[in-house]
Amino acid sequence: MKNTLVVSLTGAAGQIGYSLLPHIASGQVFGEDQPIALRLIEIEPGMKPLAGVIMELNDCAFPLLESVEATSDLDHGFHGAHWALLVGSVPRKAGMERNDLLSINGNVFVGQGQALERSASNDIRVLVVGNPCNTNCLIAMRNAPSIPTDRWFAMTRLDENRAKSALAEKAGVHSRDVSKLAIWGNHSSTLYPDFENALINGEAIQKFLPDRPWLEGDFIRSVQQRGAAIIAARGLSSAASAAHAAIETVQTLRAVTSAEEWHSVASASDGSYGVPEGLICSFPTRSKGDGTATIVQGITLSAFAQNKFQQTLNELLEEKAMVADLLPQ
Ligand code: NAX
Repeated sequence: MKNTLVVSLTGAAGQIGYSLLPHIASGQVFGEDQPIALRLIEIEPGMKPLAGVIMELNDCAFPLLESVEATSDLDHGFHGAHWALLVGSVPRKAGMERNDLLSINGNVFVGQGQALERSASNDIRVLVVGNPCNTNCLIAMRNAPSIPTDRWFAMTRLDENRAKSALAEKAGVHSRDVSKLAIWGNHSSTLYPDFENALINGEAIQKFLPDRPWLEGDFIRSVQQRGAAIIAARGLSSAASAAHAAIETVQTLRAVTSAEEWHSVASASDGSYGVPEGLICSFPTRSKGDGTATIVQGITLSAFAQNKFQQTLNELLEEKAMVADLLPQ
């Protein structure tokens, strides 16, 4: 029997938490021989619904689930954590400006970064899902100076999956036939889904999708606006697909990525592609299976792609400037 893996999840009573937890507890995320201890972190109003979520987890009688604890105390919630999935975040409300949202959530992620620094296991890996996820991740990382910067991630895998699905539908192929579809930049309506370097059945997509105006226009817009389209249809934001993308992100970081593929995750820039070092930016990455990601080098970005990438990079830099007081040197 392996040693128990401690997995901490914030926002555990929310929609994504509810979709995600059974997959973690069943072994789908960390392996079917991996015992799990769950530390579920909620703010006070979330504690009652969380009690119900825990009843349901218990009622599943998962063989791998060693323990489940609910807490609002960050040090307790992150104590000995090997993986921290930071999903909880305050949603944007009517009349709230982007910098209001950044500063409200920013302060939350200062506290979470500091608690991770104090309490997590020394091999902690952190995936931020709660929005604005790139900048929340940057804030937490900068407030946890002893945790190496290659352990911090923000989720853009849902955007990758959305882009693959949209290209496949247009080309009349299956989404599994689409590979090397990278998301560059911020998880926001400025993200750039890089169709120029994507492949369909191992070949350049232009052969299957010669409609360049569609690629440059409706395709990019549909990926950027997909979250809003789901809210308009469902009356709620995406949850099942977001939980699935979080599962795939963790699985990808824990496995060796094939040379035939790369995947999107936002991680601390090492200066690649002109992105300032330390900025949490989405890149095409591969993993060696050790819970870190290496940015794929040598990808050609056309003038069109460079321009799109610069727009989303500028937004990340603006967000960083807005939270400068939350980023210790
Ligand atoms: P919900 O509103 O259903 O749940 C959020 C939960 O977080 C609530 O139970 C709330 O009590 C809790 N919470 C709030 N602040 C907290 C804190 N400081 N500590 C612990 N828990 C806290 O939202 P849900 O649909 O689950 O979405 C969660 C986050 O994911 C949102 O920020 C959302 O914008 C973001 N998303 C990110 C995506 C991505 O691709 N990166 C896609 C999906 C999603 O939009």
